[in-house]
Amino acid sequence: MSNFVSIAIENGVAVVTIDNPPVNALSFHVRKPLYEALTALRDDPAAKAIVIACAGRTFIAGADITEFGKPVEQPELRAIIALLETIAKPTIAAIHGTALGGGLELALGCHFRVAERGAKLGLPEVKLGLLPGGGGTVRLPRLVGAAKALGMIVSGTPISAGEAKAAGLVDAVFDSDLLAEAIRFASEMAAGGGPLIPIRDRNDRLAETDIGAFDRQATDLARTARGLEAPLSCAEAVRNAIALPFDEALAAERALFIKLVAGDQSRAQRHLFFAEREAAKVPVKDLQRRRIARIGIIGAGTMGGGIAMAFANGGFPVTLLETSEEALRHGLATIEKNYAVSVSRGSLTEEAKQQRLGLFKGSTDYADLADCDLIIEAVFEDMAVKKEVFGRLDAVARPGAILATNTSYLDVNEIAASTSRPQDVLGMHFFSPANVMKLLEIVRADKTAPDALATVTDLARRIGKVAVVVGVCHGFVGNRMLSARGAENEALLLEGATPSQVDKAFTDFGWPMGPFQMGDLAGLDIGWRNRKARGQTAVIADTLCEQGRFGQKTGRGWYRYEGGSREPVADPEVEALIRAKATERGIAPRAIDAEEIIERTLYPLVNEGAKIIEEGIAARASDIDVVWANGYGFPVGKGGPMFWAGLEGAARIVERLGYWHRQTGRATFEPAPVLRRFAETGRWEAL
Ligand code: 3H9
Repeated sequence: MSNFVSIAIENGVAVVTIDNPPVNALSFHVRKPLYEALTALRDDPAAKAIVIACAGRTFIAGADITEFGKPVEQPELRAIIALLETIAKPTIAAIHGTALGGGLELALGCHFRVAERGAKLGLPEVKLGLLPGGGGTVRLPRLVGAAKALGMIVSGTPISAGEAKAAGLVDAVFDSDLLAEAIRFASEMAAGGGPLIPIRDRNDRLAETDIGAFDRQATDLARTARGLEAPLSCAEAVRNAIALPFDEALAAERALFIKLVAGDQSRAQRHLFFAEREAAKVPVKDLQRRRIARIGIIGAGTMGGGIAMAFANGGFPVTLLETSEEALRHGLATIEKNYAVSVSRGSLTEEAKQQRLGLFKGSTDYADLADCDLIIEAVFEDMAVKKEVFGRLDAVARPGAILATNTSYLDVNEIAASTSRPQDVLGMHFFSPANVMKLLEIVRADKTAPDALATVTDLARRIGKVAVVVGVCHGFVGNRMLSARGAENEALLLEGATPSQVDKAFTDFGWPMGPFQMGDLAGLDIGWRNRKARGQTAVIADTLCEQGRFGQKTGRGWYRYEGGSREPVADPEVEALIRAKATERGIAPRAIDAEEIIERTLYPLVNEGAKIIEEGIAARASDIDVVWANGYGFPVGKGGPMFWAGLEGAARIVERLGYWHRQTGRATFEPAPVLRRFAETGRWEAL
C-alpha cells in the first residue's frame, strides 16, 4: 500500500511490514501508511489477528530523530498506539534486531510481543536528553513493574530478549523463523479467544509497587544525573504512572517530552548522536579495505594490555609482544585478572573469559609479528624508543600490514619516516583504560594511505570504539586542548582560588570531576615526568611531587585521602603552600568566582579548538565535540566544547578572551580568527 508499509493476509493473519531503511525509524512517511493500514485491518473481517514486523536488519529503532525540532506531522506515534489499543483482535509485534524508543512503545501498544533470541529491547531516549514520549513511561511499568521500568528508562540501556521474557516484556522468544513463529503465535491467540487486555488496562504490577523503595531508587538515580534534566524527568514520569490515572500520566509524560525536546540539553545530545556517526565516515567513496584478521600489540603494560583486551573483546586473535618473558607473564596475568574481575561482577561469563584468553598469543620475538595485519606499538612515550621499534617492525611486518603507534603526543610523521613504508603508518591513540574508554583518535600522517585510514576507521567500529580522524600536531585534538584548558589552573590558585573551588566550578558545570581531582586520580608524577622531559615547570605541582604527594596512590596530592578513601578532603597544607608561593611572587590573593574560573579554563579550550579547525587538524567542529564527550568527560548535555560555544555565545567568548589577553598577555587568550568568524556567522569553518 506504500513503499514503506505493506500488508499481506495469510490464513487469517495480517502481516504489516514496515520497510524504512536503515533502521525503520518511525518517520512521517511510515506513520501515515501505518495508521491507514491498521485502520483498514481493524475493520477487515478477513484479518483475525495482526502481526507488525519489519524488513531489513532491525525492528523499529525509534522515532525519526531528524524530525525533532520541526513541526509534528499527523498522525503522531501516540495516535497510532491509541488506535492499536482499540483493535479487538490479537495484535503482535514481531521483534528482531532492536526495538528501541518509539519502536518499543509501538510494540507496547500491541497485546503481545514476540522476539528473536538475539533481539534487544529498550527505551534509550534519555541518551538523547529525552524521555519516552509515546507512552513508554506509563505502559512499561504496567508490564515489568515500576522498579524494573525505572532502571531501563533512566539508564537507556536495552535488555536482551531473554531478560525481556523473564521480566514479562515479551511473551515468547524464538531461535529462528521469527515471522513464521509470530504468525503461528497470532493464529493461536486468535483461536484461543482469550481476553485481550490492552496494557493501559493492566494495573496488577503497579499495585505491587513498594513506593518507599521506588522513591529511594529514584533519588539515587537523580544523584548521579549531574545536572541532566532527562533522567529526572524519566523518574518523574514513571512516578506519575504509579500515582496518576493512565490518561493523566500519559498527558504528563507528553508535557515533559515537549519541554525536553525543545531544550538545549536534548539539542546538544542529538548533536552528539549525529556527530559520532559523521566522524566515523571516510570521505573517499568505494575504497577497498585491507583484510584484518590478526592484531599484533607491542608492549603488555597498562596501555598495551588494555588495547589487546579491546581487540580480543571484539573477537580478534592478538599476538602480544614484550621484551622479556617476565614482562610478558606479568602483562598476561594482568589481563587474566581483569577478565576475572568482570566475571566476579557478573558482566562476563567464565566461558567468555576462557574464549577471550584463548585469543592471546604471547611472544618476545619480533618475528612472531610477521602474520599480523595490524600492529600497534604501545611502548614508552619516547621518540628514540618508538623509532627503534618501528625500524624493527619494518624488517618483520608483511607488506601491506598497517603499523600504528599509540603515542599521545609525538610526531607521527617522524615515526613514519623511520620506516620504508610511511603509507602504512598511522596513529591509534587509545584512552586509558583502553578496553573501557570508547574514544579512539586515529592520527592521519602526511603519507598515510587513504585505504589504511579507512580500514582502521571501520575496525574501530567493529571493536565498539568511537573513532575520530585527526591530523598530526603535539597532543592531537584531545590532549592539545587539554593543555590549553589547564594552562591557567595554577595561575588561578596563585591569584586566590583553592583547588576545591576550581573543581567545584567544574562539577557544577557538569564535568564528572575537576582538574585537580583528576590530577590526583591519574597521578601527579605523570605530569611531573612529562614536564621534566620537556624542560617545563609548574610552581605548585612540582613542589607537591617533590614532597612525594603524587595523588590518590600516595594518599596525598592536591587533596588528602584518608584511610585509603577516594574521597578528596581539602588540605590546609596545600593551601598554605599555594599562599606561600603567591607571596614569593608578590601576588596578593583576591576573591575568584566560578564565572572567572570557567572563562579562564573553558574559553581557552574553545579557542584552541578553533585553532585546530583553522589548521585542519580536525575535519569538522563536531569531531572535536565527539573527542571531548567520549574521551574527557565534557558534559553531554552541553554537546562538546564547540557546540557549547554556540550556547554560551561566541561573541561573549571572544570579548572575554580579549579581556584576559589584555590582562595577562598570554597567547592562549588571543581569540583565534576562526572563533571571531564563528561569532559573526554562527558556523565553524576554516578561513
Ligand atoms: C524516540 O523514539 C522518541 C519517542 O519516545 C517518542 C516520539 C514521540 N532516527 O547507528 P547507526 C540513522 S527517540 C533517525 O550507524 P547501527 C543514523 O544516523 C529515538 N535516524 O547503525 C545513521 O545514519 P547515517 C529512540 C536514525 O547499526 C543510520 O541510521 N531511538 C535513527 O550501528 C545507521 O545508524 C534511539 O535513540 C533514528 N531513530 O546501530 C535509537 N537511528 O548512515 C538510535 C539511527 O546517515 N539509534 N539513525 O549516518 C541507534 O541506537 C542505532 O542507530 C541502532 C543501529 C542501534 C538502531
